[in-house]
Amino acid sequence: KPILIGAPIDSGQKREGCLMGPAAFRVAGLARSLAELGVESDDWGDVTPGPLPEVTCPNPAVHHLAETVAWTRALAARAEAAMAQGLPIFMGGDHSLSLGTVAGVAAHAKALGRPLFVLWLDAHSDYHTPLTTQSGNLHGTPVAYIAGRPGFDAFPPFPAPVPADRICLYGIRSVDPAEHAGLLESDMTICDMRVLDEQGIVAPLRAFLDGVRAANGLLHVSLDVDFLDPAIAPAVGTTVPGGTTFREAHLVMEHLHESGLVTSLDLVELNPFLDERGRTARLMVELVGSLMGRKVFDRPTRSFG
Ligand code: DIR
Ligand code: MN
Ligand code: MN
Ligand code: MN
Repeated sequence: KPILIGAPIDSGQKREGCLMGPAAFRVAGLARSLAELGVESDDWGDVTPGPLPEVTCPNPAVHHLAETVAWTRALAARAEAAMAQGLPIFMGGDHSLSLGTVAGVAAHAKALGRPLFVLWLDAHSDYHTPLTTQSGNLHGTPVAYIAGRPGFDAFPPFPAPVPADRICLYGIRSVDPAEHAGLLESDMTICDMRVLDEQGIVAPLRAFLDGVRAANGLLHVSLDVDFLDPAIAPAVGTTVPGGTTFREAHLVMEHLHESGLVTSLDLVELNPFLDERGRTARLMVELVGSLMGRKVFDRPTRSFG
């Protein structure tokens, strides 16, 4: 059973507006659209961060460190609790929320004794550490935290780092030099846009999902709005041209549904202040619909603009 959890965090980057994301997902009808599919969900409301810890970072570019650590702790606790009850859908909030959500999911997987796999649907690789980031935006770091890269001393130790070969970066087309160097040394599955252009959107995804199934793994999916092409999803602070199309994105979600493997989901980086009348929020809600079983042939004829 899906559990909606709001994470109005915007400390992971500098543009304001992501904190309105959970409200926008609710207004766009996430729960209602699930109900139309016959899927009842619970809404646990929004998470609030605890007190700010005293933390420092040698990289002076890093900003809002204490705030982000406080969110990480609170979200990890809520995520672990939700995993015991259903399929948490975390409504962001910027991508730094995944520092917490995936930590909680990983703790749950560890307690179950099952391997965790992570599918990262994003224009960016988010493989910086607090030591390598030049923007200082911590939303660019969760994949490194999840993979156990050093440099996160200010954060709680990641419960059970995910081996790189269980992480798939899918749709990426913006990678900074320090991330690139780190990724070349790892076994991460990298389906950048060129790979998807050449091999198609389905084959590389299927290969990764086959690995999850063979290992009886849990699968966390982290969906960044900028995975989508800016032409269909303008409401994100870090648009990158050349993203997935409407049908490609739905096709990914349809395959995820059919796999039956997804056990938790992040919806991140929606900035409703940049949106065109809720268009991006509604598209994200429709994509969750496809992930939860809506089929192309039973889509209602409702226009999108
Ligand atoms: C860039 C942008 N790599 C940075 N990152 C992200 O600031 O580290 N944008 N995640 O969404
Ligand atoms: Mn702020
Ligand atoms: Mn991201
Ligand atoms: Mn991104």
